[in-house]
Amino acid sequence: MKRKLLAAFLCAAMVVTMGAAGCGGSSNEASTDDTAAEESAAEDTTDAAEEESGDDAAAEESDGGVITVGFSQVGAESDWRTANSESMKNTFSEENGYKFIFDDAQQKQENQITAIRNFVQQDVDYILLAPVTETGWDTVLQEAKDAGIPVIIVDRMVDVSDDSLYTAWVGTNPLLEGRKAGEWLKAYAEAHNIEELNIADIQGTIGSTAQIGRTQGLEEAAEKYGWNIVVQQTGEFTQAKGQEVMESILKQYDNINVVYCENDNEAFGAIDAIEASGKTVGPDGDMLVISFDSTNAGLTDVLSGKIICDVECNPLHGPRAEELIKKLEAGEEIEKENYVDGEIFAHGTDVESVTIEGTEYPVTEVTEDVIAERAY
Ligand code: GYE
Repeated sequence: MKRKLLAAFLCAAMVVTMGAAGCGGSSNEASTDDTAAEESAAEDTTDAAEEESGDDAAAEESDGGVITVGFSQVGAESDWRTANSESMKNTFSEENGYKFIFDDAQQKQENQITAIRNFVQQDVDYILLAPVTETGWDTVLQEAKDAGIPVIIVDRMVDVSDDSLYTAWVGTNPLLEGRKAGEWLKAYAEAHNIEELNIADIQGTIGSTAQIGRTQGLEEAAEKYGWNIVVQQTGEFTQAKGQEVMESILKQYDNINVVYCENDNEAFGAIDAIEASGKTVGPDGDMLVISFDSTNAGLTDVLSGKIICDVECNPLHGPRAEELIKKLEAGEEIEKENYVDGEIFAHGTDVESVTIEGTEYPVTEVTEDVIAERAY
């Protein structure tokens, strides 16, 4: 919106360099290599040019205050991620006054970097980034900063040398989530006289904030309470990988009694593997499965006891990101870090609450009503 003239200039430059007409447009599918990504950006811009025919001045007028937002999404690895993408798309809709450019990076940082560069070239008004891992963003964020485009980090965090490389962050706190799971397990084990805990940790994408925090939460509890973390392996936050990793763990170890899955989809895969091996999960079974996210399907497994405890991580960041953008548009100050709270859901009522650093967090027993309220 505010940089339209510069956009028009960049647009002309792109026409010359790419042999395509127009600016803007969307790239729905990220390509695996840069050349292909550039080609698809060129195709996208052609479509946009057809829609937005006329000269630049007319385009400026017909813009009518539309805010262009480019969103670099990690991928579609989990139900949580799908709900997150939906929330963004529903919020940044045409009816709400946005032009939304959504890019699915298929879990690859290089695709995210390409997407951000395309957003800069298209001179979007805001960039939203859900980073796959924490490191490796300095260069591309500097490019966005140099172009004067505010970047809002969503969900996972970035680890950059200079915090001014992004405007704000909004997401949940995976370390707190991991600590909640650890304290819940401690209280549950006590209530059930389980003396020895032999834990398999199926980790998330290595180097992502969600993995780092949830793994640390478990490691802290294991250290404090003398539990045995038998094996740690990544399940990349997917059901398929969760199942594959659990199958191989079951072949190597016969003493596992807790499976700590760092998201619901990994838990679904792990449960399938455990049951296929002839073992059982649940309060009276061979293994307790702990999980994160609390999706509708996750909570359904909590009701049956297949997942014994599921720590919530809320994916509905669309309206939260929009609130930040609205404040920036109004010239208001915004908080740099914006944390979203989550609940603890469990099977049964053995543990009523857990306390972490002096704060008490209640535990909600999952019922049909709780599941009915969960849309994703
Ligand atoms: O828990 C998982 C997703 O980063 C918090 O990523 C997010 C995690 C979420 O794939 O399901």
